Amino acid sequence: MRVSDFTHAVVRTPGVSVVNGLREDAAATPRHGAVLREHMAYVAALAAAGLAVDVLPPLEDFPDSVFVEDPAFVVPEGAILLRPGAPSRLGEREHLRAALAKHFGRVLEVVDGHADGGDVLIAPKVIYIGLSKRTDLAGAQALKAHLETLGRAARIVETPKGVLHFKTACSLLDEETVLATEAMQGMFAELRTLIAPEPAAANALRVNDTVFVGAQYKRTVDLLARDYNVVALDTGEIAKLDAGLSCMSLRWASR
Ligand code: CIR
Repeated sequence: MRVSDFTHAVVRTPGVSVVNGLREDAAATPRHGAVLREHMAYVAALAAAGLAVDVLPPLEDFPDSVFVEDPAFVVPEGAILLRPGAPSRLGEREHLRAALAKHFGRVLEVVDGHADGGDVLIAPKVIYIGLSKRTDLAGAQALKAHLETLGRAARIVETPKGVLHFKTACSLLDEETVLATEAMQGMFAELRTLIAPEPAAANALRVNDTVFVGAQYKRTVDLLARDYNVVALDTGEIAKLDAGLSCMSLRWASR
């Protein structure tokens, strides 16, 4: 099985409160209707790629809860509830517990430090955990220990300065290739690194035989379309919330 072979996903519909989501540029205010449209197209693309998608209801008390990738992490062997590094997001994981318990016999929990799923990249030989403003050493070590319990090797690395999450700057394209920003050069010893012509396009998402790419990143779409079956999805609105394509789902292959 390839790392990006998936049968299931969990997503959460954005609430009206998504307009109050965390972001670096306070002036970039997203519109609820536009985020909702991007989200609906994304869910449709996951379904078209062959996944069964559980759509969870909005959580108005958690403006960033549409980004379900951050409060939990999943591999076929089990699910792990994380401890997001942003105080406003810490409570999101409790709202994923039941949805994950439905699918996973094992739901572990990080209880020390902080770790965001956006800082975790699954590669064929090892799972990378990037230290960032959201993921500290205690959280990364706790997550690494849980992954080892599940039989997975993990490596703690540094996220380049100035990016929110490790995966803001990279994504796995296939078993040998990672799409990444210049700053990530040399990070992945076992993989070929393809530099994204537009750095913000590095958060692409491989799902089965398809690669989702932000539609506004035309040069990256064209480059990847030479070798991959690319689906270009609008991410202009969620980009205002410093988010990309991986952030809006948890994905796994059922065993
Ligand atoms: C946040 O700052 O937490 C959200 N506005 C964006 C989260 C993006 N998630 C991700 O990169 N995995």
